[in-house]
Amino acid sequence: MFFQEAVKGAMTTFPVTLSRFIIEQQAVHPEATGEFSVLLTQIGLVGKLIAHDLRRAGLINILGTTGEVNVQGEAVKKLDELANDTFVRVFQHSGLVCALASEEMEKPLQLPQHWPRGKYMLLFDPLDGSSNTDVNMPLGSIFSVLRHKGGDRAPVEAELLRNGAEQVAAGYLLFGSSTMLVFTVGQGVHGFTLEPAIGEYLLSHQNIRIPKKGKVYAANEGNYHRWPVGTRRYFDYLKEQDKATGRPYSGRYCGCLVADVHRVLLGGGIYLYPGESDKPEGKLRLLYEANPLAMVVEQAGGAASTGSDRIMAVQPTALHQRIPLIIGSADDVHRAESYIQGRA
Ligand code: FDP
Repeated sequence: MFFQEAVKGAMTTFPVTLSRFIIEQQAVHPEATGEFSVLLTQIGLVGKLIAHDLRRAGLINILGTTGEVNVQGEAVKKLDELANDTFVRVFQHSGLVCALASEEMEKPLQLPQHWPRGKYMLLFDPLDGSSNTDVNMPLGSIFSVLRHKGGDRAPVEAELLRNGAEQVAAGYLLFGSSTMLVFTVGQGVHGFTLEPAIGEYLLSHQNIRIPKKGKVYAANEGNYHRWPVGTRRYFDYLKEQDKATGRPYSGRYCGCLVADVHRVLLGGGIYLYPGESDKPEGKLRLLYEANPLAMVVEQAGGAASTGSDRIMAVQPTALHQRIPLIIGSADDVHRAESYIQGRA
C-alpha cells in the first residue's frame, strides 16, 4: 500500500515503512512513551537477523539438530537455538522488557538486577515449523506482548500466565518466499514485507480482513484416527461433495503453523490442530502460539477456539501449556465447534 504524497507539486507514491507506520500510530496516542514502538521495530530487526541466517541455511553448518532435547521433549534444531538466541540478544539489553519466555527455555529468562528493564513481557516461539528447517520450506516466529503490572520489579513466572485477551500486541514473522511481519496492537491487522534491496519493511497488506468463510482446510490428517469422533465427522463433512456450501474443501498443510494460518488469514478457511485420544490437550502451546495467532485472527474478523471455548478466554495454568487450536474464518470455526461439541 502506498500513500499518495505531494512532492514539489507532483503526486508521487512513497512506500509506508514500518518505522513510519509505527510513528504515525504512536502519534494518535499522546500518552505513549515510545517504548512500545521501539519494541515493534526490534521485532522487525529480529526478523531481519533470522531471515539472514535462513537464507544461507544450506550453505553454512546450521542445519540438523544440536543433540539436545527441549522442555517439550523435542529434539532441538540448531536453527531453533539460533533463532532463540537472536530474540534474546536483541531484547535482553534493550530496556524494553522485564521478562522473556520462549518455547526453547524451560523458565523465563531472568534479566540481571542491574540491567535496564521495561514494562513489557515478551513471549515467543522463536522458530515455528522446525521440521521444515532442513527442507527449505516456510518457517515462522510468533510473539505475544503483555504489560507487566508490577512496575520495574522482575515478574515471577506466575505473572506471565495471563489470558490472551490481555495481550497488548501479537503477531508473527513469516519466512517464506519473502519475509513478512504481520501484527496487531488491537486496532486491526497489518502486514509488512521486507524489501531486501533497502532492508526495510514496507506496508504491503493494510487492514487485513479474513473472509467469513473459506474453501481450504489445514490439518495433519495423518492423525485422523486419533481424533475424537466429532472432529472426524467434521473432516468427513469438509470432504463431502456439495456445491451449495462450497465442498469439498481443498486440503493445504505445510507443517508450519505460521504459514498455514497466514494462508487462511489472507484467503479464508480453517486450520486445526485438535486434541487426540491419548493427547487431549493437542500439540500447540497456548501462550506463545495459540494466543498471539488468535489475537491476530480475531482482529482480522475471524475466530479461534479450543473446540469448546474461545482461545483468548482460557486462563493459563503453566508456561508451556498445550491447547487444541481451531482457527480461521468465523463461519468455518463455528461449524467445526458444532461438530466437536456434538451439536451437528
Ligand atoms: P514444529 O513442531 O515442526 O515446530 O509449533 C509446532 C508445529 O511445528 C507447528 O508449526 C506445525 O503446524 C505443527 O507443529 C506440525 O506438527 P505435525 O508434525 O504433527 O503436523
